[in-house]
Amino acid sequence: MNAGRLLKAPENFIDRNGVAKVFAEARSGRRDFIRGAFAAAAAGLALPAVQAQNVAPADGDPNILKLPEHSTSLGKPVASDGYGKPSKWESNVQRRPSPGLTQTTQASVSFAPLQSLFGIVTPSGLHFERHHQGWWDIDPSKHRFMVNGMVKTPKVFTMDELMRLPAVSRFHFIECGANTGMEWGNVAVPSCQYTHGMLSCSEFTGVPLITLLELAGADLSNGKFVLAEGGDGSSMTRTIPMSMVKSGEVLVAYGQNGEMLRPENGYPLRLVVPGVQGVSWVKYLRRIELGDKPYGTKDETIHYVDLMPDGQHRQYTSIQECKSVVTTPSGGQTLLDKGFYSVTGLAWSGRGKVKRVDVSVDGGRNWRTARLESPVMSKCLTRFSLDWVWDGKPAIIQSRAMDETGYVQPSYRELRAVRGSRSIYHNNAIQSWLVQESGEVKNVQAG
Ligand SMILES: Nc1nc2c(c(=O)[nH]1)N[C@H]1C(S)=C(S)[C@@H](COP(=O)(O)O)O[C@H]1N2
Ligand SMILES: [Mo]
Repeated sequence: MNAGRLLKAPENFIDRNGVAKVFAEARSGRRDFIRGAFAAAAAGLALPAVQAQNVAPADGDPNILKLPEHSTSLGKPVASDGYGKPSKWESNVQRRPSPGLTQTTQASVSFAPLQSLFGIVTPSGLHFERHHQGWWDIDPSKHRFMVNGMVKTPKVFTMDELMRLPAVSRFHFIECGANTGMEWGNVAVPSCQYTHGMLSCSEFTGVPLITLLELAGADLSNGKFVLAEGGDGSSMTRTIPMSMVKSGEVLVAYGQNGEMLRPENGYPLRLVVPGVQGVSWVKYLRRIELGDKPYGTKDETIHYVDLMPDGQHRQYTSIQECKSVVTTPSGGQTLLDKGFYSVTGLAWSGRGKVKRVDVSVDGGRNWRTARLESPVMSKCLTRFSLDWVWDGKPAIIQSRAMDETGYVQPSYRELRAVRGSRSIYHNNAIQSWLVQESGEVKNVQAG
């Protein structure tokens, strides 16, 4: 088996010369080691976990014998700023505004660098952002949250009061309904950061909304919908059916990945609506009103409707259907050698758990079932991977997910047959990455 080498530089198309140089150096240093390691593995030799300092590996990289400064002298004291940061070598891993999106007065979307992440959790500092009217860092001691409408006693909570109540913590993905939206028109943005990066996954902590409604004496037999209202200048308002709230899944959340929410993600309070498009996850949450019909607000009548082929709009299509994307190899990366690669990516469904992911490396003619990394959780990202030996010829890599309801992620042809091509939201079609003979990976639409 040959060890393939991968240039994970999705930033190729962005001017980041310093970073590209770091990668080039790291690569030439590692080349011999990887070749040696795989030669040994192929010969059936066990590789010692730690090479003794003065023993040269039989077919190894002599750099192992040069003791660097960090092995011979004193390191730094504890990080004095009290809050850790990523290594300086990782400075190219950033969320970024898309080069393909027109920005008005200020950037309002930043995309998560999915191609650089492992597992399923998005580090909070890399969580995508979508602000309709900018973000705020609200003083939690001044923040108030109200529950009113069809309730016996309308209630106003402080953060202290909310945080005294029993809380739950759950892993869920959040995906903007407009994620992958540019691909409807065949725009083919360069990387999976931009095709799929309005997607993130965190462990959220908060109080089930049903608990707060019960505390206010909600009329649970006649109340059918709640209105959620945000406290920023966009007056974000969304209708959420009580069936979701009653299931206990909808959370009034203050925690994200073990700490308080980040300001850009709604600090100090946001609604978590598992499986539902991001817009309903109202940030800076200030009010929940219980009512008996959908509210038909601006954010669900003018925006977040789907233009269908017959010219009509589809409304209240909130659930994010089953979808997946290969994150490596993906657009902007380069395979430097033929040989072995672990094809890996993410799958998710707003209707429950991912059941199966199939991967094709020949543009959808043949499919193999990928491994799913556990735990597989409901309405949460699931990591998949598949072993692949690249023969150096052009290859089209795709993934197709299926969820526990039996729903199968559609091809572009299947999706367009129903939805046309003038939509913005809810594009869950199969993504294709073309690996060219040069090893460069490109976004293409196939099938
Ligand atoms: N108050 C408020 N809530 C909001 C928004 C907003 O602009 N204001 N944007 C919505 C949209 S469209 C999305 S996709 C998600 C984005 O959440 P994030 O910025 O934490 O990724 O928040 C939603 N909630
Ligand atoms: Mo969104």
